[in-house]
Amino acid sequence: MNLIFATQNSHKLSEIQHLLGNSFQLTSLKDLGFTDDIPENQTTLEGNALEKARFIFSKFNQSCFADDTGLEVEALNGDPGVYSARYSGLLSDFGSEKMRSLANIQKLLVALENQPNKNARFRTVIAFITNTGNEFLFEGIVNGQIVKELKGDEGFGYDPVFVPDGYNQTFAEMSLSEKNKISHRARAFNCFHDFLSLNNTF
Ligand code: ITT
Repeated sequence: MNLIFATQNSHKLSEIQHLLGNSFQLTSLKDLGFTDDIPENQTTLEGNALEKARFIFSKFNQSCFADDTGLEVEALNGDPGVYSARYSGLLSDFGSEKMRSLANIQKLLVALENQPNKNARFRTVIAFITNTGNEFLFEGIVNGQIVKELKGDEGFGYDPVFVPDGYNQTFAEMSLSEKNKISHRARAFNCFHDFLSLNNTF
C-alpha cells in the first residue's frame, strides 16, 4: 500500500517507515518534489494533524496522513504542547533543527527550574485521509519525566531531557529501535498500522 506522509521532517520519515514495515510504502513530500511549508495554524494537535493532511490531500488527491506531536508538561499546564517546535520563539527557517531544539530545551529547563513536579508526556495524533476523502484520527501517549541535564545524542527535539516512565535513560540515550518500542509515535502508529491492516483497500 502506498501512502503519502505529509511531513518535511526527515527524522520522522525514517522512524515511521521503520514502524509501519515493508507492507506500506511511504511517499515523502521530497519524493513528490514538494518542498514548501505545510500550514500548521491550529491550536490543538488534532487540528494541526488534520490541517496538514487535508492540505496535502487537496494537492495530490491520494491517501495521505500527517502527524503532530507535542510535549505536554504538567507543571506548565500542558505547555509547550502544540507549540513544541517553536517554544523558544525561533521560527522553522532560523538556524539548524538541532540549534532550535537546544533553544527549546533551554527554555523548558528554565521554566522548570524551581518546579518539583517534572511530569510530562509526549502525545502524538495522526490524521489519515483515505483516497475517497474519509478522515480518521489515532493517538499515542508516553508518560515520563523531564531531567535537568541533557543526556544522549540519538533522536531529536526534546529527547535528551525526557526519561520515559519505567526507564532510567533519556530517549536520546536509546537506539531508534528501543525508542520505537515505547514511544508516543510508536503507540499512535501501531494503532494506525492495525487499522490499515484490517482495512487494506485504501
Ligand atoms: P512536521 O510538522 O513537518 O511533520 P515537526 O518537526 O513540526 O515536523 P512535530 O510537529 O511532530 O514535528 O513535532 C513538534 C515538535 O515536538 C518537534 O519539532 C520536536 O521539537 C518535538 N518532538 C516531536 N516528536 C518528538 C520526539 O519523538 N522526541 C522529541 N521531541 C519531539
